[in-house]
Amino acid sequence: MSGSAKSRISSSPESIEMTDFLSRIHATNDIKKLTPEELPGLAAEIRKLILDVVTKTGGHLGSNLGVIELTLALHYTFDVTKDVIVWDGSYQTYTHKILTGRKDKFPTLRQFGGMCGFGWKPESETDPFNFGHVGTGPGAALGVAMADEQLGRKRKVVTVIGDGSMTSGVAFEAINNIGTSGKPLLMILNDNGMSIAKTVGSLSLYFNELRSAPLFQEFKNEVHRVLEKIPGGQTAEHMLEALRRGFTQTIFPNLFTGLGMQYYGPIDGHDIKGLLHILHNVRSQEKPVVLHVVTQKGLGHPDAKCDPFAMHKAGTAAADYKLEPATAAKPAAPKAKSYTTGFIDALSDLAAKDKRIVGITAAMPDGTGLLDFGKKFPDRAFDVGISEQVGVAMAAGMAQGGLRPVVAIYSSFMQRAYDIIFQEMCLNNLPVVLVLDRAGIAGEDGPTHHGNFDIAYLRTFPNMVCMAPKDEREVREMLELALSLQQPAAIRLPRENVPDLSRFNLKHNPVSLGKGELLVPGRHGAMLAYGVMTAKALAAREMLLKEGLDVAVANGRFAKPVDSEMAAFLVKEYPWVLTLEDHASHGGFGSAVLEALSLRNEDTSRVKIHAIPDRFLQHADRNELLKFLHLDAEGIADVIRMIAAGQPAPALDPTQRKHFLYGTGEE
Ligand SMILES: Cc1ncc(C[n+]2csc(CCOP(=O)(O)OP(=O)(O)O)c2C)c(N)n1
Repeated sequence: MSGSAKSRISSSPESIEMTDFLSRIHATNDIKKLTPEELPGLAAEIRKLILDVVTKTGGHLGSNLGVIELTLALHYTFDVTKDVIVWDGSYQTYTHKILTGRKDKFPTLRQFGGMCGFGWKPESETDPFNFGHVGTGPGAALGVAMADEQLGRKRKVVTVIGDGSMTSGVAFEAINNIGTSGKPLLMILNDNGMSIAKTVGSLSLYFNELRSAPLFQEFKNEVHRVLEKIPGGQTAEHMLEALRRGFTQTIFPNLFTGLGMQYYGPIDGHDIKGLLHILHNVRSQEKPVVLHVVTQKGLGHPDAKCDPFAMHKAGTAAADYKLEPATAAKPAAPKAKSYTTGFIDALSDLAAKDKRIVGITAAMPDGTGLLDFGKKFPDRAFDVGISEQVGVAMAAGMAQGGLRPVVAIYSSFMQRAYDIIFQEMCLNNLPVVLVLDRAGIAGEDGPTHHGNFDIAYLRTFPNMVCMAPKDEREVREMLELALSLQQPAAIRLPRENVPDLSRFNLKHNPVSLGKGELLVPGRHGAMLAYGVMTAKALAAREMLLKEGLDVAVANGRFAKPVDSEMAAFLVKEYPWVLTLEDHASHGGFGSAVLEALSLRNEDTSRVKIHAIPDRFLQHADRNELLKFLHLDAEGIADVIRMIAAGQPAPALDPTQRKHFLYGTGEE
């Protein structure tokens, strides 16, 4: 768009007249060079930019379209080079990124070496945290405010949290502390009535009530009415008092005031003028304040309208209520089926035969497949909201009560429930089945979402069974096994399609607790693969065979109890054994093999662990990351060539290293 050209875009909320405001935004605080009247135009241009880019790159589209006006008002009111804005989960920070010197990089969102889809400290000092899991924003913001007080620093701390994220326990724990702390923290409740799916539970009903007509409808105009009545030069206190008086009758006391916070709202989160006035006035409050802002998720998206989840269901978007890159929408191969779908098909078949089987998820009904299970068994599928802990605790209670609960949660989000897994589930030896979706490299969402730690965090519990299927048949058999056990079990599923292994003519060995399988014998060495790595090991073997290297392939199946007999056989039979896993090298499957061998006094020096290095992996397409780490078939073949030649494993590409590894200073 040229500087002088004017245009209209249909995606803007009210088809706002646009001039090229965005061309005036380069660095942080450039927004302040615009007049307040120009901000709706800027919002419209940013809305178009986000739509254009995210349609190509994928990302959290709906959430970001919903907070454009709020973000502009925050940046206009505060100085983000000094003040701190803690965006809970930070997946809704695209506008913030565009306003803080990252506009030109924005088209590289979520790409290999490009901009992170979440708040990312290395990108900008205006990103205070590397966040991706929700609910922790208010607690972290309180910590920043406390540090400021201790160190005598004067600045404003603001946190923005969604209504869905307020369903997580950690957010409640934070407001319990914020209220009594008395710290001058501004918490903005961004209420759009949606999580990824509809926000669940009584809290959502409560927020419905707060924003329900006629209150909210009246309030939309109220802000301006009240503001117009206040003569120029009046103090903030006067205005706030006037606002408070306007709402006392209808909404006080409420949850927040009951917990010691000053509450304002609900106000229209797309009315920049109203937002600016209120933010200007609450910013000097010396106590904890909640500003309840009502926004529309996906505002401006032609398909989003009032039902953002429908955007997903309509097939224009994929899991997580995000648009996925156009390529991801293409069917990968004829009859390709994801591990997730394989799991839900198996669960549905087993549930049809056993009434005790129920499914639980935590705000991810679509991504985990529980949505489809719920269509078949509406009374046996439960979404607890963003409350992974409660999901597992409830499952423990259900198991105690005689049901067979299956808890489907992403591997990285399951970390939230760690203590409940330890105590309610394992210490009580309850037969709860955890299904860890997106286990291993999750892809474009990056370090907060990679599920690289679950083998390590689960296999330490004495009675836990940890397994990973190599294909769809094993998904089914492992689920069947888990549901027959009288103890806790976990199955990890990668973000991949189940492989078709028919060309390898493998013999079928039914899954049996703690037993791996030697799939193909060899002469020069052996691969001992875990779950999804088995297909890659078989493909690597094929390549190597052509070069005269005959390498055995074994499928570990269990990280706990690990098949120590098979591992012992492999180290006796072969000069070297390469363990393969899509998990951190520390504490994973390879470590389990080493421990098991050491307990048997076997020769551990022959074992080499090939896994994800002890680093945080950045975002990129899953296959790109597997390739970079030599964890795809070609990469595994490369590693084996080096081992066979008596050389160290191939180094990671130094030019790419910086894009992928974060955490220990060498990047
Ligand atoms: C602990 C955790 N569980 C699940 C998720 C996945 N997730 C990302 S955004 C989101 C919905 C958040 O809803 P809300 O707070 O209402 O914000 P909105 O997207 O509607 O703006 C969920 C469930 C997550 N990021 N962290």
